[in-house]
Amino acid sequence: SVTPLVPREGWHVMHLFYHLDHSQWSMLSADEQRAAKTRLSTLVQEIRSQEDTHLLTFAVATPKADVGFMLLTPDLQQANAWEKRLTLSLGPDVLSPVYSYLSQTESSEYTTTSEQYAENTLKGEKGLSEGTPEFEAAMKEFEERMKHYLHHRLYPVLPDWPVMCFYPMSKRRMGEDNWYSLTFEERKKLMGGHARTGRSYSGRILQLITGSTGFDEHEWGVTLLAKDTIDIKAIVYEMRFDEVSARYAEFGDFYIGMQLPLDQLFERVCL
Ligand code: 76R
Repeated sequence: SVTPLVPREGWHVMHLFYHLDHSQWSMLSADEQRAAKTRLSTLVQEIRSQEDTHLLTFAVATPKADVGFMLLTPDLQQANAWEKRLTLSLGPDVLSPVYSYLSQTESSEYTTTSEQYAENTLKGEKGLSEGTPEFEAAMKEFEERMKHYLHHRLYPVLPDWPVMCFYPMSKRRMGEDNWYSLTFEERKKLMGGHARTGRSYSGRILQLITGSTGFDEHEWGVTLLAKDTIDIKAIVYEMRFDEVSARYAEFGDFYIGMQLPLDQLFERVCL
Protein backbone atom coordinates (compact mmCIF):
# COMPACT_ATOMS: atom_id res chain seq x y z
CA SER A 1 0.00 0.00 0.00
CA VAL A 2 1.00 3.64 -0.50
CA THR A 3 2.81 5.56 2.25
CA PRO A 4 0.40 8.21 3.64
CA LEU A 5 1.12 11.90 3.04
CA VAL A 6 0.15 13.42 6.36
CA PRO A 7 1.30 16.97 7.19
CA ARG A 8 3.23 17.59 10.42
CA GLU A 9 0.19 19.49 11.62
CA GLY A 10 -3.30 20.03 10.28
CA TRP A 11 -5.34 18.32 7.59
CA HIS A 12 -5.70 18.48 3.83
CA VAL A 13 -8.87 20.12 2.56
CA MET A 14 -10.53 19.70 -0.84
CA HIS A 15 -13.48 21.71 -2.11
CA LEU A 16 -14.98 19.85 -5.09
CA PHE A 17 -17.73 21.21 -7.33
CA TYR A 18 -19.44 19.21 -10.09
CA HIS A 19 -21.91 19.56 -12.91
CA LEU A 20 -24.37 16.75 -13.25
CA ASP A 21 -24.89 15.50 -16.80
CA HIS A 22 -28.51 14.46 -17.11
CA SER A 23 -28.05 13.06 -20.60
CA GLN A 24 -25.41 10.59 -19.33
CA TRP A 25 -27.61 9.78 -16.33
CA SER A 26 -30.63 9.07 -18.54
CA MET A 27 -28.64 6.45 -20.46
CA LEU A 28 -28.48 4.31 -17.30
CA SER A 29 -31.27 1.82 -16.62
CA ALA A 30 -33.38 2.21 -13.47
CA ASP A 31 -31.35 -0.60 -11.85
CA GLU A 32 -28.06 1.03 -12.80
CA GLN A 33 -29.29 4.37 -11.43
CA ARG A 34 -30.24 2.75 -8.12
CA ALA A 35 -26.87 1.02 -7.95
CA ALA A 36 -25.10 4.30 -8.74
CA LYS A 37 -26.85 6.18 -5.94
CA THR A 38 -26.08 3.34 -3.53
CA ARG A 39 -22.42 3.45 -4.61
CA LEU A 40 -22.18 7.17 -3.78
CA SER A 41 -24.07 6.78 -0.46
CA THR A 42 -21.84 3.88 0.58
CA LEU A 43 -18.71 5.81 -0.33
CA VAL A 44 -19.86 8.88 1.63
CA GLN A 45 -20.51 6.66 4.66
CA GLU A 46 -17.13 4.96 4.26
CA ILE A 47 -15.34 8.33 4.14
CA ARG A 48 -17.27 9.71 7.12
CA SER A 49 -16.45 6.62 9.21
CA GLN A 50 -12.70 7.33 9.01
CA GLU A 51 -10.95 8.91 11.95
CA ASP A 52 -10.21 12.67 11.69
CA THR A 53 -12.16 12.87 8.46
CA HIS A 54 -15.15 15.01 7.52
CA LEU A 55 -17.16 15.19 4.33
CA LEU A 56 -19.80 17.86 3.77
CA THR A 57 -22.27 17.58 0.89
CA PHE A 58 -23.93 20.57 -0.81
CA ALA A 59 -26.45 21.52 -3.42
CA VAL A 60 -25.03 24.53 -5.27
CA ALA A 61 -27.44 27.45 -5.59
CA THR A 62 -26.88 28.39 -9.23
CA PRO A 63 -25.71 26.60 -12.41
CA LYS A 64 -22.08 27.42 -11.56
CA ALA A 65 -22.22 23.81 -10.30
CA ASP A 66 -24.84 21.30 -9.19
CA VAL A 67 -23.26 19.46 -6.29
CA GLY A 68 -20.32 20.19 -4.02
CA PHE A 69 -18.24 18.27 -1.52
CA MET A 70 -15.86 19.56 1.13
CA LEU A 71 -13.43 16.90 2.31
CA LEU A 72 -11.16 17.35 5.33
CA THR A 73 -8.70 14.54 6.08
CA PRO A 74 -5.03 14.20 7.07
CA ASP A 75 -3.69 11.99 4.25
CA LEU A 76 -3.44 13.51 0.75
CA GLN A 77 -3.05 10.04 -0.84
CA GLN A 78 -6.35 9.03 0.71
CA ALA A 79 -8.04 12.33 -0.17
CA ASN A 80 -6.93 11.94 -3.80
CA ALA A 81 -8.23 8.34 -3.97
CA TRP A 82 -11.61 9.40 -2.51
CA GLU A 83 -11.85 12.37 -4.84
CA LYS A 84 -11.42 10.06 -7.89
CA ARG A 85 -14.02 7.62 -6.54
CA LEU A 86 -16.49 10.44 -5.72
CA THR A 87 -16.16 11.72 -9.29
CA LEU A 88 -16.87 8.26 -10.75
CA SER A 89 -19.41 7.08 -8.20
CA LEU A 90 -22.55 7.90 -10.23
CA GLY A 91 -21.13 6.41 -13.45
CA PRO A 92 -18.65 7.72 -16.03
CA ASP A 93 -19.22 11.38 -17.01
CA VAL A 94 -22.32 11.80 -14.84
CA LEU A 95 -20.42 14.12 -12.50
CA SER A 96 -17.94 16.38 -14.24
CA PRO A 97 -15.63 18.57 -12.15
CA VAL A 98 -16.19 22.29 -12.75
CA TYR A 99 -14.15 23.78 -9.93
CA SER A 100 -11.92 22.48 -7.18
CA TYR A 101 -9.66 23.86 -4.52
CA LEU A 102 -6.85 22.26 -2.51
CA SER A 103 -5.70 23.71 0.80
CA GLN A 104 -4.54 22.79 4.29
CA THR A 105 -5.80 23.79 7.69
CA GLU A 106 -3.29 26.08 9.40
CA SER A 107 -2.85 28.16 12.50
CA SER A 108 -2.31 31.88 11.93
CA GLU A 109 0.84 33.82 12.65
CA TYR A 110 -1.38 36.74 13.76
CA THR A 111 -3.18 34.97 16.57
CA THR A 112 -3.43 37.07 19.73
CA THR A 113 -0.77 35.87 22.20
CA SER A 114 -1.24 35.66 25.98
CA GLU A 115 1.29 38.49 26.41
CA GLN A 116 -0.66 40.76 24.04
CA TYR A 117 -3.94 39.98 25.71
CA ALA A 118 -2.44 40.66 29.15
CA GLU A 119 -0.83 43.96 28.08
CA ASN A 120 -3.44 45.40 25.70
CA THR A 121 -6.77 44.09 26.90
CA LEU A 122 -6.39 43.31 30.61
CA LYS A 123 -3.87 45.94 31.76
CA GLY A 124 -4.58 48.49 28.97
CA GLU A 125 -8.34 48.43 28.32
CA LYS A 126 -9.60 46.92 31.58
CA GLY A 127 -7.03 48.42 33.95
CA LEU A 128 -6.41 45.15 35.81
CA SER A 129 -3.11 44.56 37.63
CA GLU A 130 -1.07 41.42 37.23
CA GLY A 131 -1.34 39.01 40.16
CA THR A 132 -4.88 40.02 41.22
CA PRO A 133 -7.53 37.26 41.22
CA GLU A 134 -9.52 39.05 38.45
CA PHE A 135 -6.44 39.22 36.26
CA GLU A 136 -5.54 35.56 36.81
CA ALA A 137 -9.15 34.43 36.16
CA ALA A 138 -9.33 36.47 32.95
CA MET A 139 -6.01 35.03 31.76
CA LYS A 140 -7.17 31.50 32.46
CA GLU A 141 -10.39 32.07 30.54
CA PHE A 142 -8.46 33.57 27.60
CA GLU A 143 -6.04 30.64 27.50
CA GLU A 144 -8.89 28.10 27.51
CA ARG A 145 -10.70 29.95 24.74
CA MET A 146 -7.55 30.22 22.60
CA LYS A 147 -6.67 26.56 23.11
CA HIS A 148 -10.11 25.66 21.78
CA TYR A 149 -9.87 28.17 18.90
CA LEU A 150 -6.38 27.06 17.81
CA HIS A 151 -7.40 23.42 17.93
CA HIS A 152 -10.45 24.25 15.83
CA ARG A 153 -8.37 25.96 13.15
CA LEU A 154 -6.16 22.90 12.67
CA TYR A 155 -8.70 20.15 13.37
CA PRO A 156 -12.12 21.66 12.68
CA VAL A 157 -15.45 19.95 13.18
CA LEU A 158 -17.93 21.95 11.11
CA PRO A 159 -21.57 22.32 12.14
CA ASP A 160 -24.44 21.25 9.85
CA TRP A 161 -25.54 24.87 9.26
CA PRO A 162 -27.44 25.08 5.98
CA VAL A 163 -25.54 27.82 4.15
CA MET A 164 -21.97 27.39 2.92
CA CYS A 165 -20.05 30.11 1.11
CA PHE A 166 -16.69 29.27 -0.45
CA TYR A 167 -14.25 31.61 -2.19
CA PRO A 168 -10.51 31.72 -2.60
CA MET A 169 -8.52 34.85 -1.83
CA SER A 170 -5.02 36.27 -1.92
CA LYS A 171 -3.29 39.28 -0.46
CA ARG A 172 -2.30 41.85 -3.10
CA ARG A 173 1.32 42.18 -4.28
CA MET A 174 1.13 45.24 -6.52
CA GLY A 175 3.14 48.48 -6.45
CA GLU A 176 2.54 50.34 -3.19
CA ASP A 177 0.02 47.72 -2.10
CA ASN A 178 2.23 44.75 -1.40
CA TRP A 179 1.11 42.85 1.68
CA TYR A 180 4.30 40.82 1.64
CA SER A 181 6.58 43.82 1.89
CA LEU A 182 4.88 45.11 5.05
CA THR A 183 6.58 44.40 8.37
CA PHE A 184 5.11 41.76 10.66
CA GLU A 185 4.00 44.51 13.09
CA GLU A 186 2.12 46.36 10.33
CA ARG A 187 0.43 43.16 9.17
CA LYS A 188 -0.44 42.15 12.68
CA LYS A 189 -2.00 45.54 13.40
CA LEU A 190 -4.12 45.34 10.23
CA MET A 191 -5.19 41.79 11.07
CA GLY A 192 -6.30 43.00 14.51
CA GLY A 193 -8.97 45.20 12.87
CA HIS A 194 -10.05 42.24 10.76
CA ALA A 195 -10.41 39.97 13.79
CA ARG A 196 -12.56 42.57 15.59
CA THR A 197 -15.00 42.69 12.66
CA GLY A 198 -14.97 38.90 12.47
CA ARG A 199 -15.68 38.38 16.15
CA SER A 200 -18.84 40.53 15.91
CA TYR A 201 -20.33 37.70 13.80
CA SER A 202 -19.74 35.11 16.51
CA GLY A 203 -22.59 32.58 16.58
CA ARG A 204 -23.83 33.66 13.13
CA ILE A 205 -20.79 32.88 10.97
CA LEU A 206 -18.43 29.96 11.38
CA GLN A 207 -15.30 30.72 9.36
CA LEU A 208 -12.54 28.37 8.34
CA ILE A 209 -9.48 29.84 6.64
CA THR A 210 -7.31 27.22 4.97
CA GLY A 211 -3.91 27.93 3.41
CA SER A 212 -3.22 27.17 -0.24
CA THR A 213 0.05 28.95 -1.09
CA GLY A 214 1.86 26.62 -3.50
CA PHE A 215 -1.24 24.40 -3.79
CA ASP A 216 -3.72 26.34 -5.82
CA GLU A 217 -4.33 29.64 -7.64
CA HIS A 218 -4.95 31.77 -4.56
CA GLU A 219 -3.37 31.89 -1.12
CA TRP A 220 -6.32 30.89 1.06
CA GLY A 221 -9.65 29.18 0.81
CA VAL A 222 -12.40 30.92 2.78
CA THR A 223 -15.25 28.68 3.96
CA LEU A 224 -18.11 30.40 5.75
CA LEU A 225 -21.04 28.53 7.29
CA ALA A 226 -24.21 30.36 8.30
CA LYS A 227 -27.84 29.76 9.17
CA ASP A 228 -29.02 32.81 7.25
CA THR A 229 -27.75 33.90 3.82
CA ILE A 230 -27.96 37.54 4.89
CA ASP A 231 -25.08 37.00 7.35
CA ILE A 232 -22.83 35.84 4.49
CA LYS A 233 -23.62 38.96 2.50
CA ALA A 234 -23.21 41.16 5.58
CA ILE A 235 -19.82 39.84 6.71
CA VAL A 236 -18.26 39.84 3.26
CA TYR A 237 -19.57 43.39 2.69
CA GLU A 238 -18.44 44.68 6.07
CA MET A 239 -14.98 43.16 5.65
CA ARG A 240 -14.49 44.98 2.35
CA PHE A 241 -14.13 48.14 4.48
CA ASP A 242 -11.41 46.69 6.69
CA GLU A 243 -8.09 47.92 5.40
CA VAL A 244 -6.75 44.36 5.05
CA SER A 245 -9.55 43.59 2.59
CA ALA A 246 -10.12 47.07 1.10
CA ARG A 247 -6.49 47.54 0.22
CA TYR A 248 -4.95 44.10 0.08
CA ALA A 249 -7.55 41.41 -0.71
CA GLU A 250 -8.10 39.80 -4.10
CA PHE A 251 -10.89 37.31 -4.58
CA GLY A 252 -11.63 34.38 -6.84
CA ASP A 253 -15.04 32.92 -7.67
CA PHE A 254 -17.78 32.68 -5.09
CA TYR A 255 -19.87 29.53 -4.54
CA ILE A 256 -23.02 29.33 -2.42
CA GLY A 257 -24.01 25.84 -1.36
CA MET A 258 -26.70 24.42 0.85
CA GLN A 259 -25.71 21.56 3.13
CA LEU A 260 -28.11 18.69 2.50
CA PRO A 261 -28.13 15.01 3.46
CA LEU A 262 -27.45 12.82 0.43
CA ASP A 263 -31.02 11.57 -0.14
CA GLN A 264 -32.30 15.15 -0.24
CA LEU A 265 -29.40 16.14 -2.44
CA PHE A 266 -30.32 13.41 -4.97
CA GLU A 267 -33.87 14.71 -5.00
CA ARG A 268 -32.71 18.31 -5.40
CA VAL A 269 -30.63 17.56 -8.48
CA CYS A 270 -33.45 15.43 -9.94
CA LEU A 271 -31.75 12.02 -9.69
O1 76R B 1 -8.64 36.23 17.39
C1 76R B 1 -7.69 35.74 16.76
O2 76R B 1 -6.55 35.70 17.18
C2 76R B 1 -7.95 35.14 15.37
C3 76R B 1 -8.39 36.21 14.48
C4 76R B 1 -8.38 35.92 13.00
C5 76R B 1 -7.30 35.66 12.15
C6 76R B 1 -5.84 35.55 12.50
C7 76R B 1 -9.56 35.93 12.18
C8 76R B 1 -10.86 36.11 12.66
N1 76R B 1 -9.20 35.73 10.86
C9 76R B 1 -7.84 35.54 10.80
C10 76R B 1 -7.07 35.28 9.67
MN1 76R B 1 -10.42 35.89 9.21
N2 76R B 1 -11.65 35.95 7.61
C11 76R B 1 -11.26 36.13 6.29
C12 76R B 1 -12.43 36.36 5.48
O3 76R B 1 -13.93 38.51 2.50
C13 76R B 1 -12.94 39.02 3.08
O4 76R B 1 -12.72 40.27 3.02
C14 76R B 1 -12.00 38.17 3.88
C15 76R B 1 -12.41 36.70 4.00
C16 76R B 1 -13.53 36.29 6.33
C17 76R B 1 -14.98 36.48 5.95
C18 76R B 1 -13.03 36.03 7.66
C19 76R B 1 -13.83 35.91 8.81
N3 76R B 1 -8.81 35.69 7.97
C20 76R B 1 -7.55 35.36 8.36
C21 76R B 1 -6.73 35.17 7.17
C22 76R B 1 -5.29 34.71 7.15
C23 76R B 1 -4.37 35.88 7.04
C24 76R B 1 -2.92 35.45 7.11
O5 76R B 1 -2.57 34.47 7.79
O6 76R B 1 -2.12 36.16 6.48
C25 76R B 1 -7.55 35.41 6.07
C26 76R B 1 -7.17 35.32 4.61
C27 76R B 1 -8.85 35.74 6.59
C28 76R B 1 -9.95 36.06 5.80
N4 76R B 1 -12.04 36.05 10.51
C29 76R B 1 -12.01 36.03 11.89
C30 76R B 1 -13.36 35.91 10.11
C31 76R B 1 -14.19 35.81 11.30
C32 76R B 1 -15.71 35.62 11.29
C33 76R B 1 -13.34 35.87 12.39
C34 76R B 1 -13.73 35.80 13.88
C35 76R B 1 -13.55 34.38 14.33
C36 76R B 1 -13.98 34.16 15.77
O7 76R B 1 -13.44 34.84 16.65
O8 76R B 1 -14.83 33.27 15.98
